[in-house]
Amino acid sequence: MKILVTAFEPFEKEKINPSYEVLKNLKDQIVNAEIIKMQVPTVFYSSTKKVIEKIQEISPDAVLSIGQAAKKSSINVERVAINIDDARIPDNAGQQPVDTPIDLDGMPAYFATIPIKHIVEEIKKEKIPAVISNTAGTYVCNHLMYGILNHIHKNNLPIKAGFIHVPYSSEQVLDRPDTPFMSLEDMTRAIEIALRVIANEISVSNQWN
Ligand code: PCA
Repeated sequence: MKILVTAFEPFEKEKINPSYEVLKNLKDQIVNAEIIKMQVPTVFYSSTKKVIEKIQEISPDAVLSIGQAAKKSSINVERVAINIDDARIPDNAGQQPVDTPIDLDGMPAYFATIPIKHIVEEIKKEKIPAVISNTAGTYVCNHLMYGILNHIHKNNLPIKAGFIHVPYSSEQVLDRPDTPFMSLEDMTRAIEIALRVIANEISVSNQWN
């Protein structure tokens, strides 16, 4: 079994992106899943293009994308991606789409196909705050989540996909008092728990097919 995990490069003047720091720390094998790691640019369209190319190259069983969500204090497991780009700031290539559909032929929205509630429960069992989030925003993270689910839907691929937003890490808030953050250790543990839940779910469903 293979799970592709993607994380973003830093954006908006941040020196790091905690999602990428977590990605680097992840184990290469979680239960029976090989973890394939990939950094993607914080750029509309080229992020999705790169991940789709990787999906075509390695045919993963699941894709889990991670990104930074400022001002969150919990792990946010995303429920839904919507067919709109509405950027508050330019992306790393200077693009700033406003009220722009991602794919004119795509569905208005797609739900994550990973077990979001089970992931939240298992992360909380390890005493790490986690919640279901009902919006991934309208910036590059929602764009990538939408693009991956849209590709899987249109090509009828047997691939589970979802997105998790992580808070700022402690080093990002040193000069920003009272800003929510989480340690990279806890975020890494949380993402490894999510990957374990996803791998176990795929194993169980494969037994019946
Ligand atoms: N977070 C941004 C894009 C890249 C990232 O890590 C977002 O939430 O859209």
